[in-house]
Amino acid sequence: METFKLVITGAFNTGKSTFIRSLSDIAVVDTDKATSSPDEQRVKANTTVAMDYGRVALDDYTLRLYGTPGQNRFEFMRDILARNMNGFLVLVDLSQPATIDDAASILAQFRDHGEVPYAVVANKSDLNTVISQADLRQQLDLNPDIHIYLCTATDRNSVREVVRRFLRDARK
Ligand SMILES: Nc1nc2c(ncn2[C@@H]2O[C@H](COP(=O)(O)OP(=O)(O)O)[C@@H](O)[C@H]2O)c(=O)[nH]1
Ligand SMILES: [Mg+2]
Repeated sequence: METFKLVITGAFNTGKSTFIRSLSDIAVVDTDKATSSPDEQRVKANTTVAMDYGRVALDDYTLRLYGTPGQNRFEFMRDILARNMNGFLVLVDLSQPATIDDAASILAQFRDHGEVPYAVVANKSDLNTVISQADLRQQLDLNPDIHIYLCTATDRNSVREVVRRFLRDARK
């Protein structure tokens, strides 16, 4: 069994905490607090302020899962969580184009932590998408070798499949 530190990041409300809860074998340690601004309260009542932590055995790996906060005011936490990571996933919500702008700056921040495998997860694939994968790739300036995986984070099988593919692709 190989231990793999996987960081799950992305903008506010893209489904990071849900992704980790669906995947984890253990009860997730979360740090959700009541949302503070009216804009955020309209979207959801609670938000991750420090991290989510989970763990899962998948194929040959024991994955340690670290979810970051989405809002930029918690940006310092992303740098802390990124240390010694073995890979990361950036979640976007193709029904909410604004999450893609946030993903671009988060990607830039994470790329500064060295060369580890990463991929983009287009979450909430059960909702109407207003952006194509081709546009997403262009807006995030992704090289052709960076994968985009469609996902529905509320569905455990979907999340497991995404992570399996990521680990397989990361080995190549
Ligand atoms: N329809 C749909 N809703 C989702 C999906 N993933 C997460 N959500 C919902 O999106 C909201 C934000 O999820 P959350 O995990 O808190 O996002 P975070 O801010 O990135 O941690 C919650 O209401 C989730 O139930 C998905 O794949 N499809
Ligand atoms: Mg969260």
